[in-house]
Amino acid sequence: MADDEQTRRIVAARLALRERWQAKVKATPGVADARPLGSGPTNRHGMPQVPPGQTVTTKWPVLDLGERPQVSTASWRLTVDGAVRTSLELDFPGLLKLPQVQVSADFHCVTTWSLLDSRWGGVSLATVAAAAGLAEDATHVLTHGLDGYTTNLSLDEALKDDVLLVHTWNGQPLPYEHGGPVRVITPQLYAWKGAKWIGRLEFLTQDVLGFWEERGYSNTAHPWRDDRYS
Ligand SMILES: Nc1nc2c(c(=O)[nH]1)N[C@H]1C(S)=C(S)[C@@H](COP(=O)(O)O)O[C@H]1N2
Ligand SMILES: [Mo]
Repeated sequence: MADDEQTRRIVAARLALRERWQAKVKATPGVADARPLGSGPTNRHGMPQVPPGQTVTTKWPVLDLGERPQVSTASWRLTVDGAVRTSLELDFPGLLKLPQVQVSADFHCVTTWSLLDSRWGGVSLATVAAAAGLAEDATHVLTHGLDGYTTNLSLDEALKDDVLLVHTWNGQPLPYEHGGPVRVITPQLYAWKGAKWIGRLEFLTQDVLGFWEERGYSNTAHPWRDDRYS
């Protein structure tokens, strides 16, 4: 992955977007100011509007590196390993046996679109982490998509209630182009922090940057702080 022509073009376009954003921040220093998070409900923070620089979309765009692994519910496996007490391999029926949760949340892509009010169904990442048992010195998790994509999370973020392994979107099976059968969502962070086609949760005792984080995207990725790039 990341060395074929299509992926190279996608990465170049996304890095060009970063350069334009940085030029804009330089020209208008106010845009770079950290903003208070607000105090409303999780995710929307009680504010009707989207985070700074975001525009509402009604059609859910598809964004990835151009390589879309076709994974069926029958073939899907999740490996949970690294800084855990017991490494696990979970199949789709196994995922459905864990406690199921529903989260209503918005989805903010760093390329400036926001999809509001999705109803996500799945299992809390924290539930899966608890099933494996985290090592005492675990601090981060690197999540791996089956397309080779990676993104990293601190455990503070990864273990939040609304960080899910999602298999259902608005009552329907998660479409494969959006990472089905199972992806991660991180409603309080930009959407790149949620790996589509999740195949591995690698718990870590130190931070390791993921695909976009290595390429200059913010390691913290808070939409309400306009925290896009590092
Ligand atoms: N496996 C994988 N997950 C990924 C990506 C990817 O390229 N591969 N792209 C990320 C980015 S940048 C975004 S904005 C969201 C887009 O999800 P969507 O295609 O369902 O809108 O997925 C994220 N997760
Ligand atoms: Mo994105």
